[in-house]
Amino acid sequence: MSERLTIAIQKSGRLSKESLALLQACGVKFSIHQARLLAHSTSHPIDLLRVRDDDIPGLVMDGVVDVGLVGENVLEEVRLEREATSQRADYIDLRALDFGQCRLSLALPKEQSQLSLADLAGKRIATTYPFLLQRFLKTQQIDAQAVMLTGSVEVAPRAGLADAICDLVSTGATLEANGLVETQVIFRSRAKLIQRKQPLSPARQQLLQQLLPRLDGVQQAKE
Ligand code: PRT
Ligand code: ZN
Repeated sequence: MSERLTIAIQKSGRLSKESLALLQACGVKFSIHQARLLAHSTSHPIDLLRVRDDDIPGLVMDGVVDVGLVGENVLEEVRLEREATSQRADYIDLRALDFGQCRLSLALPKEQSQLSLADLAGKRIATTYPFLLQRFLKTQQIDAQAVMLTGSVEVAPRAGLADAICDLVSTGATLEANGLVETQVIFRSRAKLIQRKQPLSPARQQLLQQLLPRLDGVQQAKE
């Protein structure tokens, strides 16, 4: 059995640079080849698996990797989806990290921004997060339809595909540029470090236990 700890991070995107920087600040050294999925640490028995962020929660829940760094929005969406389809959906929450902050919000075309939540009944809402959206709608007892789009969600109302959207927001510039107004935050997110529920070998667990205080130190130093 391999004694190397496997960590999944986003290959390229908004979380990649900070995920790698955090590991390197913890003293874990890597030389990354852009085209390669797997990177071996040159300082520790650690392998990095570089994948799309959407794949990270499932890889951890299935125990394919030991730990993963992923946004809570993706983590919770995948968890709800797996629960709904009777797939294993458990994991251990290790740390909330200080990057990747954003919010999942409902937004309406400017001309309709005075509409209340209840007015969304019977309307179509475009989103990449149908499970998080449906959970919110259910708690609010609103009967609206989620329309799944994996990209270009912000143009859906103008294209006549939906009446409203539910998308990630950080500065709000994208909404503004598309004539949309944020009306309701439904989920707040940041990057998280998670571990698989299936036990690690003692050597791997010990290595992880050594890394966590370093990670806490790095995060505290940034505060
Ligand atoms: O290829 P892969 O599937 O790995 O990447 P991806 O394109 O799905 O994700 P990516 O790299 O865009 O984002 C990765 C993670 O970063 C997200 O899952 C969030 O956890 C986090 N994050 C933080 C964000 C944002 N901020 C963010 N602003 N993810 C996306 N956005 C997008 C948003 O969807 C919208 O299009 O940025 C636009 C809005 O930004 P503002 O600043 O204009 O409001
Ligand atoms: Zn993604």
